[in-house]
Amino acid sequence: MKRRGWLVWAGSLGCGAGLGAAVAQPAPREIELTARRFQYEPSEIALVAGEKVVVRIHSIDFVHGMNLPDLGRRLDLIPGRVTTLELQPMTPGVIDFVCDNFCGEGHERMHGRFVVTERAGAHP
Ligand SMILES: [Cu+2]
Repeated sequence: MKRRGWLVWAGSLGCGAGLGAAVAQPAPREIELTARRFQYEPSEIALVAGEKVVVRIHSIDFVHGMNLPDLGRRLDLIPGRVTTLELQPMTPGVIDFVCDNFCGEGHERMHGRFVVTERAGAHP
């Protein structure tokens, strides 16, 4: 009877096909971000602690900046180019970013943030 239970478990595992993929290093998730006067779209990006992501940033109208004071990093976002930002935040929290290249009347409003939440099952 025990053996039968084990077989059922093994069968459902086979259907999931997830074990191998979980062990292999997954490719970083790619996130598209657009900068324009005077906003980032999306302005709030949800991340999961420990997750590796590549943010692909497109500026469509101006050389905007992206300053991430919490990380001590900044980027110039040049129209016609894709600027990439690799992130792997390990702890939950908020990572703010602001435009630091003056881009006009609404420049002070141009900001966004990454919201990092705890990985599911981090605390069993
Ligand atoms: Cu600006």
